[in-house]
Order: sequence, then C-alpha cells, then structure tokens
Amino acid sequence: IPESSNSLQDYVKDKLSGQMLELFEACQQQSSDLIRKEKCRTQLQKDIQRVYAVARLYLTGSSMNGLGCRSSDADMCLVIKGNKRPDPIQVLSVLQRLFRSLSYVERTHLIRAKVPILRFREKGSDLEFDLNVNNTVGIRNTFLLRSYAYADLRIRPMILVVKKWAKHNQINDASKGTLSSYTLVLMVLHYLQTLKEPVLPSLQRDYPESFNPFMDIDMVPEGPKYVPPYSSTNQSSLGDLLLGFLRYYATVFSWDKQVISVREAKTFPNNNSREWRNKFICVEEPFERNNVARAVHEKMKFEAIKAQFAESWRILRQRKDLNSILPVRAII
Ligand code: 3AT
Ligand code: MG
Repeated sequence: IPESSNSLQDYVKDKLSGQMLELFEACQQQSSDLIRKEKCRTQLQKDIQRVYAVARLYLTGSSMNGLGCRSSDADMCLVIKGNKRPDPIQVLSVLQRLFRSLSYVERTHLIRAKVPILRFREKGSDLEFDLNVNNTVGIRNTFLLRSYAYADLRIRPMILVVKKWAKHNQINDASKGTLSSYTLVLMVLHYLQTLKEPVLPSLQRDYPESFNPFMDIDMVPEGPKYVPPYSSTNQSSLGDLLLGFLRYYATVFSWDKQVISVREAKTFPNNNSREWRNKFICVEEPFERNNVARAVHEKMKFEAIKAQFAESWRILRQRKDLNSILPVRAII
C-alpha cells in the first residue's frame, strides 16, 4: 500500500499558513540565484588554483542547504589538504591580494574572527561572499541541514518565515550579540523533533553512515543521497507550527538549564561541563558539539531575545495574522 503523500497545500488551510506560504514563495532562493553563485564559485576556484593548485572551493550555508532567501549571501569554504595545516589568516591575506587583481571581484576585506573570513562582492552586484579556509564542519552541517530541509515539505517555509521574523525584530545578528541564522535553524529543528508527534527525527541517529563525522570531505555532498523523506503522523498546519515554535521558546524551554541537541533530538542538562555552564543560550553544533550560540553573551541581548519570543507569541495567538509580527508586504 503506498504511503499517503502530502502536498504543501494540505498544511495551508488557514489564513496564517497562507501568508507563510506566500512569503516563502516570494523570498526563497531561485535556481537562477544559485546558478549565479555556482558560476562565481567555479571561476574563483580556477583563479585560486593558480596559487593553491590542489585547493577546492565549496558553497555552504543557506545557498546550498535549501534554506536560502533571494537576498542570502554566499558562504564558501576553501579546502586545502595537506600534512601541515595552513594558517587561515595567511591564506586569506594571499587571496585578498589575488582577488584585488580579479576583474569580477570588489570590496574585499578580511575579518579576523574566531573563524577568519574574507568578505567580498561580485563586481557591480549586491551578491556578497564570505569565504573561510578549512572550516570543514560548515560543509558537513550544510548537508545535514539540507537533509532536514527536504525531510518534510513544511520545513523550508517554516524556517524561512522564522528567519525573516528574527531579522525584522533585530534578534538575527551574531555580530551584534544576538542569534546567527544557523542557531535559529537549529532551534526550529529542535522544536520540530521534540513535539509529541515529531515532524522530524534525528537524522544523525537514524542514518549514521550518511552523516559520519569522519567521512572524507569530498564525499560529504553525496552522503545524504539515501535519506528518504520522513513520514510524520503530525499533520499540523504551517501556522500552528509557527505558533507552537513561539510558544515553546516563550513558555516551555528552560534557557538556563537545557542544552538543545539536534544530534540527539532532545535536550540535555547544561550543568555537566564548562562548555555549557553559565551560558545564556546553549545550542549544540551537531558535529563539533560546541555552543553555536556563544555570540549571545550580554544579559541585555539575551533578555531582548526572550522578550521577542514572548511578545510575538502573545500577539500572534490573538491575531492569527502574520502581519501582526512581520510586515509581509514590506518584506516581499
Ligand atoms: P543566511 O541565509 O545567510 O542568513 P545561513 O544559513 O547561511 O543563513 P549563517 O550565515 O549563520 O547561516 O552561517 C553560514 C553557514 O556557516 C551555516 C553553517 O554551515 C556554518 N556555520 C555558521 N555558524 C556556525 C557555527 N557556530 N559552527 C559551525 N558552523 C557554523
Ligand atoms: Mg549565509
């Protein structure tokens, strides 16, 4: 007997869900956007190989994971293999000089963060790139997130709306002490994994071979080929999932006691190690198992984030109108 297969319309029977779908369809990355990014990647890899002959350039982040908007930047990872690990700052300095000689690149600058990046734009366009060196965990987690994004039809619209909501309400900027997009995505996945009727499983638990953390990096993009869609008994609409997400972080989740683990599809207590103790928000990186929410280190910013969940939940449960927490027209 064939499984009953849903279409996205089955989850869009109310006004709020319709507004979410409309926002998703207007904002999601188009295939023409990806083609443009891919074309730049190919040309950049060619130019970089004049200096680093064996280097390979990977597109990562929302450009590749199915969770991108038309306005998303292009994150990239340059992989340089070899016995001795090159110093990322040194490599990026060399690339900075190289890029200044390339006709299709402009506004190159080096950011000396914990993971150093070279930021630049395609000349004459608003396409921005963030390039790191050998931060290969970003390649692994991109293909894990991609598998989650396509495991259920509701995931991509749900996450896009949450990202837009967070950006509009100024809680989506790690450089200003709030949440990175990556942290937000893991928070949504965690909520969907821990519902009484889960919308998502732990893919790392169910398909350990596809997401083996030691897999050769060249194989990682092929890894998830055998992950089928998840068939959930949960038939909640998009709108109910958004309301439930806000409610969960406004009233259920214990920020001061729990660590979010998408790897295990559960929370665990934060009092067992230095990584988690006395942190405002604890969200586990699925491969490296460190805290992806470490940018939130000011009490004021943390309080603003929690207040935003509480306030948006209060308003949306009353109004059931996406415009009450996010001006849809202005964003499309
Ligand atoms: P946007 O659409 O650009 O807002 P994104 O999905 O590209 O969202 P980020 O810009 O936050 O997300 O991050 C880009 C990628 O970098 C996503 C993930 O593959 C990797 N990454 C980000 N933060 C971390 C982290 N703390 N640990 C490991 N990988 C990370
Ligand atoms: Mg990005």
